[in-house]
Amino acid sequence: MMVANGKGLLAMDESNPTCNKRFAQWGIPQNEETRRAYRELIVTTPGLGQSISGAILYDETIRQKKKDGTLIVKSLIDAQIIPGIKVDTGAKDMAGHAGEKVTEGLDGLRDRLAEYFQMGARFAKWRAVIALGDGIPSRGCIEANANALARYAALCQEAGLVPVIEPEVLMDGAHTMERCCEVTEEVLRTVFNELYSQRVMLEGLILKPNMVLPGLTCARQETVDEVAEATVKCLLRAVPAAVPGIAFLSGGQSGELASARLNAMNVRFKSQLPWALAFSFARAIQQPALEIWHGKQANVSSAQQALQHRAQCNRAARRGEYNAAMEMDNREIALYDVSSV
Ligand code: 5MM
Repeated sequence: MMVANGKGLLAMDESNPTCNKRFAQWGIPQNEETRRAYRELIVTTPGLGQSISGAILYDETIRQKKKDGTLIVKSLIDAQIIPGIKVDTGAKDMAGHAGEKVTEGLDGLRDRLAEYFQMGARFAKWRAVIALGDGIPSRGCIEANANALARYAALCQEAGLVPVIEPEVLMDGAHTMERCCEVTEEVLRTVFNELYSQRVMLEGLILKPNMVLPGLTCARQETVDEVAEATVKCLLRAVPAAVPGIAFLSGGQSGELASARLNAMNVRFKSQLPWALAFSFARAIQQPALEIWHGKQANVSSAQQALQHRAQCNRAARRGEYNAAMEMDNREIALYDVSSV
C-alpha cells in the first residue's frame, strides 16, 4: 500500500530543531503552535491522498490536534493516508570518528513502537547519515549505522510496523558522482547484510536511499539521464529483488530536479526493475508551500495548492509522466502567490 497506485510518502517528520531552522529562514515564529498550524495545513490539503500514500510524523505531531480538536492522525486516516512515525532520536557525533555520525534511539524502542502502533502508526522511519570527505566514511561508521538500522527494523516488524530504512549518503562536498555511487553501494550492501543477520523480512520493508548524485560543489554536474542511470545501476547491484519499494529522499535537491530525476528512472527502467521506484521527499515537496505560507493564515489555501502541485508532480514522476510543462502551468499561480505574501 505504501508504494501502490503511483503514490509515495510525504516526509513531514522534521524534528523540532530542524523544523525551527526551516521556519527561521522565512521569519516564521518557532514554537509549538506554529509547528502545529503548519502540520495542520499539510494534512488538510485537499486531494493530498491522490498522490500521497503515507506521511511520516514526528513525535510532537502524532500527539497534536487540529484547531477543531481532531487528532492529526485521524485527519490523515480520513484522507486515506497511512500515518508513519520517525523513531530515531537523531544522528550524534560518533566517538573516535571525527566528522562522522551514528544514529541513536534503540534504547526503549520496543515500548515506544508499541505506543505508536496504538496511536495509529503503521510504519516507522530511521535515518542514518553518511558523510563523504577525506578518509570518510569509515567502515566503523558504516557498520555501526547499518547494525542500528537492522535492529530497528527487526523491532518494527515485531511490533507490526513497516520499517522505512533510510541510509542517507549526503550531497555535501565536492565529490564526484562515481564516488557517491561507490559509497552508496558499499553502504547498501552492508545494510542488507545486517538485515539478513537480524532476520528482517525483506518483503516487509521500504528502502529510503539517496539518489546517486555528484557533490553539491563538484565541478561536473551530470545530466538528469546520467543520474538516473547511475542510481538504477547502483541499486540493482545492492538491493535484493524481494524488497517491494524504494522511496528516495530528496536530500536538498530542488523539487523540480528531484521530480525530473525520479521520472527519468521510471521512463527508462521501470519495466526492468523488481521494485517500485517511489519518493519519500520532505523539502522537495514542502519547500514552495512553506515559502508561500510564511506563518500566515491568509496564505494557507495558496500554500496547500503549491503542496498539492509538488505531490502531483511526483506522482507523475512515478508513472514516468512528469514533464517541464507541468511546472510552467503552475508557475504563474506560484509567482502570484509569493508576490502577495
Ligand atoms: C533526509 O531527510 C529526510 C528526507 O527529507 P528530504 O527529502 O528533505 O531530504 C527527512 O525525512 C528527515 O529524516 C526528517 O526531516 C528528520 O530530520 P531531522 O534532521 O530533524 O532528524
